Amino acid sequence: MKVLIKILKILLFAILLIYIGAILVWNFSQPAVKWKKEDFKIVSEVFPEDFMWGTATAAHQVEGNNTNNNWYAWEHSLNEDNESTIHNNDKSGKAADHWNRYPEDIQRMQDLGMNAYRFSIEWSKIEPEQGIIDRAAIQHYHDLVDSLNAAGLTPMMTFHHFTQPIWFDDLGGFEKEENISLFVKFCRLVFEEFVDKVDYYCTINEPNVFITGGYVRGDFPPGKKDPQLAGEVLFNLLKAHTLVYRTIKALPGGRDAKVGIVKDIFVFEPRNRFHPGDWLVARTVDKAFNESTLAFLKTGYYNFEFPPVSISKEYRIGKGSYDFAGLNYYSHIIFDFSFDQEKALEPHMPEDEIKTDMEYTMYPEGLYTAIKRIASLGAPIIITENGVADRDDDIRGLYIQEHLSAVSKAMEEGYDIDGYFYWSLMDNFEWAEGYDMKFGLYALDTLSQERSLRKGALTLKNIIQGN
Ligand code: GCO
Repeated sequence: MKVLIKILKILLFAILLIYIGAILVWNFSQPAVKWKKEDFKIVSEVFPEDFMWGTATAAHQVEGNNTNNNWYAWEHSLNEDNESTIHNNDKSGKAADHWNRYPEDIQRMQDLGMNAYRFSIEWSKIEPEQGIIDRAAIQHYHDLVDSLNAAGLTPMMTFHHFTQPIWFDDLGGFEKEENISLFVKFCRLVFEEFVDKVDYYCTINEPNVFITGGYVRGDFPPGKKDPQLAGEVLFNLLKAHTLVYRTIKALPGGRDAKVGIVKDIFVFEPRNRFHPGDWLVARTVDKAFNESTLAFLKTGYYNFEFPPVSISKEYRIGKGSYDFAGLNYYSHIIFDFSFDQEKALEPHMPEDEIKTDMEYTMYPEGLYTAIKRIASLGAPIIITENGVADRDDDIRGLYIQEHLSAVSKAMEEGYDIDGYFYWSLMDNFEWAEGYDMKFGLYALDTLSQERSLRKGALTLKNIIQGN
């Protein structure tokens, strides 16, 4: 009996030591970052004269009449409960009619004092059928780019922002490795068209959001819940990115072009910093959705661990396949342990933080953390998206002010940041959330297509003018 008690004591002691050790290591490696009011300040001198100030949009969310891509098909399909896949049964439809109204929208960017614009081109419009190129669609983007250049706005072009042609999906999309070359071919064609007038190219927007929506949560097309496939598609997207990068670099003009990928970083945190279970969930999600991509770009090795899924691959030329690191930042996500996986993955919103209209709070400190993290890629950083859904426009100004404070602080400390793109110029089709989420500096009336400047936008305008 005595021996048993002794063993039990030793065992308990060992568990206690392991617990304390793990909690210490975790807390040190990812400390809680919380700033006081007075920490939020913008030092305007840190922003160089050629700093890019802009807004970001994506073709399907603003152009209108995209009737030939995976999202159009998705918007017009029903889920297993026979309901629309999109909030309020919204359809992208005419969106912000940016396809026709881009000249006046460029004027708006100028009114706000901007000097850059990030947009995406719609593959399904340029190549409506496999191998058939629509010259008129290419001409449209020439007109857009020419107008931007004439207005003194640096164009930044994204090749893939969630949408792809229906014919590409019919072939299996990025689920099939052999389809990657079709995307590379398209990007090559576009690059050769625009090499003389566009310097900045984003290959793929948020590959992690694409797989989370499409293959984990199932609220983006193709609406699957298959983590194994998610990990495989993510690898194919990273491989596609790599090949686009390497192809462009080998083309005339390619060496001077700036080509990068856009990585979203949500900061994943435990609800209770002394709860090993909460840490486990936060770290598991972080490994699968942040670290897998960042490590691939740094090393060419791919590890996707999302228990029970475990995928390891290598594609060595992925290492260093970028001239800049595009960073999209919105917030942090807090996890609470549960044995039920779906429950464990539900995000929590800290009570003491300001709520946005999305399922997350306002957490500007996280932008600073995300910048530090993506800086490990060793390339100049461009904040390719940052913005807030704020229907009542009562926190937009503060959001911009505080997030730019985080950028300013990072730059003061020497982080190399070349630009900041607010998401978004005007309200637009927010994917599964439809038109309910209002991210715009301009409010959009989808019926009249009227745009009206929101008060919160003036904060950004003033900051830009201050520089
Ligand atoms: C994304 C996309 C954008 C979104 C924006 C707001 O992050 O999903 O890049 O298309 O509209 O992030 O949620």
